Amino acid sequence: MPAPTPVQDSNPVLVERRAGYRVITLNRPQRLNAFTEAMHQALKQALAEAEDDEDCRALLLTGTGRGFCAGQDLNERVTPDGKVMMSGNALETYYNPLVRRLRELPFPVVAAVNGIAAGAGANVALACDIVLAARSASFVQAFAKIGLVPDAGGTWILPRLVGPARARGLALTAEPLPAEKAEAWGLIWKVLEDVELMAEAHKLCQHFAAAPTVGLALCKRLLDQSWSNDLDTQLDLERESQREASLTPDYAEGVHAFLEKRPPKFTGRRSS
Ligand code: T3D
Repeated sequence: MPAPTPVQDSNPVLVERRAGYRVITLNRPQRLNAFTEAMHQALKQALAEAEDDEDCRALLLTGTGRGFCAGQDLNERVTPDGKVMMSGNALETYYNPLVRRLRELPFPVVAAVNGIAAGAGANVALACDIVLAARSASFVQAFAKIGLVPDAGGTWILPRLVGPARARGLALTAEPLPAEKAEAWGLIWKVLEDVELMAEAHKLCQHFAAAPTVGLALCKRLLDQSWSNDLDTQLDLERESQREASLTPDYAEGVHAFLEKRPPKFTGRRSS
């Protein structure tokens, strides 16, 4: 097998700062935004910077060109003499921390799936809090086509979102799931016309940028914790989180605004 042709990437990830939120765009359109090590490193840094920014209250993740992300760039798995390498520590070093970080970011993460999302690219999208997809997009658990197992949290999230029968079908056949069916199956939040996707995704982030951020972060955590808890444990966690949420200035503002019949002005801060 010949060695792959390298693709030069100057900016594998683009970051845009908007009022109250950031946009992170995977930017290797010539390879459908497949992950390279350089892209992982740039993404890791972009996420860390967003997390450290007090004024960042939502994140929009999308891709350039006709794809969202085609998973691991398989060219990186072939040595110059044409041998296919084992994945090494890619999951431990990059994919697993990425999925954990997306789940744990203290504000909502919106994926705008602009085109095909394959392999780890599909599962990274599904790790986001709200998944919007263009009508022309599709989701492919491509792993079975190359002898791998679903990763980046796929085996955890798929059965939870679509149930065991559909999760098995998707993972074992690697059949593409069109966006419309993904919405009907409950895999994603909403399908939008291609031309409307980005405007709607920005609108949603603008909404989150003015929302009670601490409460939303606690809500994200509670929903994730619920998968492994019984009702009693979850009721206790809700009590603790509600206590925490009720101490934020946004709770006081929400109540005052309601009683005064005016729109609330949330700051997203823990204290005033
Ligand atoms: O080792 C580890 O790190 C373990 C972790 C693994 C995580 C994973 O994600 S494994 C799964 C890797 N991804 C895939 O197996 C998907 C491979 N791609 C495809 O099956 C197809 O490209 C798609 C179904 C996604 C889209 O098909 P189509 O016909 O719309 O586009 P295309 O023509 O196949 O792709 C366009 C270009 O992107 C093409 O390059 P070319 O021929 O124009 O120079 C294609 O080779 C390139 N491309 C697409 N996906 C990848 C890729 N190049 C490298 N790696 C890819 N994953």
